[in-house]
Amino acid sequence: MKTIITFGTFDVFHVGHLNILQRAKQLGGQLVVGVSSDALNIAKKGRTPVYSQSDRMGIVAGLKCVDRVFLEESLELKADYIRQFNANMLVMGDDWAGRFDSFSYLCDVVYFPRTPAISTTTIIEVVKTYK
Ligand code: C2G
Repeated sequence: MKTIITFGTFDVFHVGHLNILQRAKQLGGQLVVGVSSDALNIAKKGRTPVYSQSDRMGIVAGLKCVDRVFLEESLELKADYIRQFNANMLVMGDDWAGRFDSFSYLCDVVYFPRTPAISTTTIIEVVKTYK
């Protein structure tokens, strides 16, 4: 069976996250999702996620289109994760376009267009304005 792998933080889960996971699943096969750890977000992005890694993993694991989740502990381990899960295809949003082409010796690499006008950062900013 084909295995599709994707990665993300999936903090403050929104429809843009849902869309890419559903599109990835529609490629056929099982969908494996690497959810980035709290420590990885703090180290690489300088932000503690709003939702904890266990909640973010729980939300993603609860989706009908997702077959398996694991904790992504380092951005540098992508090749290892691809091998570990025997992935045939790596899917990411096109904000990452070109950034994962170096893994095309291991599997197909596909970028889907991001869902416009929604992001975790925007949601956090909007919520902050509420009194
Ligand atoms: N996404 C999307 N449309 C949006 C927002 C996000 O298609 N409006 C996609 C992103 O392109 C990504 C996935 O949803 O493929 C998860 O997004 P983030 O949670 O922002 O993940 P990110 O922090 O970019 O991933 O190894 C990658 C890391 O785990 C980081």
